[in-house]
Amino acid sequence: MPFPWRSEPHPDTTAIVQESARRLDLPTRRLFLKQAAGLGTLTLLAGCDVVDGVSAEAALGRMSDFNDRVQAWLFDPHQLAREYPGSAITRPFPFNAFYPEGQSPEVDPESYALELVGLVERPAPWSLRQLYALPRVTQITRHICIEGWSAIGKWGGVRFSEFLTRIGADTRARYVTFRCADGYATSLDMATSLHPQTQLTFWFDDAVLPRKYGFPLKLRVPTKLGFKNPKHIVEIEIGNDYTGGYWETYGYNWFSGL
Ligand SMILES: Nc1nc2c(c(=O)[nH]1)N[C@H]1C(S)=C(S)[C@@H](COP(=O)(O)O)O[C@H]1N2
Ligand SMILES: [Mo]
Repeated sequence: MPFPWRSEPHPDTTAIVQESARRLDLPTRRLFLKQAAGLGTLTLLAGCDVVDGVSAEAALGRMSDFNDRVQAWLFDPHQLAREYPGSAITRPFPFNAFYPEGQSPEVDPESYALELVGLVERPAPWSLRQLYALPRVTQITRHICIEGWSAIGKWGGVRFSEFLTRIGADTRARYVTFRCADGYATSLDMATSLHPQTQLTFWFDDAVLPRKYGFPLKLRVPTKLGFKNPKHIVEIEIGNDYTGGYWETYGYNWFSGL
């Protein structure tokens, strides 16, 4: 499909924004039209000069990539997810994974080590004892699963930004990738990884994180859909190459912000 500015030396900004909006999925489009201001915006989103039609088309060619860029740009790193009182906690909290509950991985706490890979100054693995000693925060927030349910839970752990500082992660990198004991994986943009409510979680409802909810540790990301909250994390990688994830491979939108 030809882009409106392809053969136009002086493209009409409004037309470009509208044409681009038509190429987005619905929720992203609604946000985009609410906030998109003009040609400068689009140039920023596309990561290239829109007057150069060929490179613009190359940048916008992968629809989902364009959706990710728009969403990442719209993501406000200071916007907080709503927190709830203890009385709002959902009990029992639902379990979900790509397998039935009884098949959750059994991780041995004694031999467990969190491995660090990529752009990290201090890549030594972390034992559970070391992780439990990190400064603790808690949150009561809503987890929203793409399959159509949501539930409010209480999670405790360390701010992920604090952990990233301790390991000397390069926070200019684009992606943080999480690999899990059950073969699951997902990845996050750096802005979300540094968000104050993004938590490396060891506690659930004031007790040790149960096996089915991700023992020994998960990432709690209240600004993202449930599948962007990896359980049973065994490896974290900081890098600039797109790594996707388990459900992302099946077509779920990578950014999936709320
Ligand atoms: N390791 C791992 N993490 C995972 C999943 C999984 O299958 N394996 N499923 C995701 C999905 S789709 C959801 S909704 C939540 C469910 O978390 P819960 O069991 O604590 O409700 O975990 C997410 N993280
Ligand atoms: Mo989910």
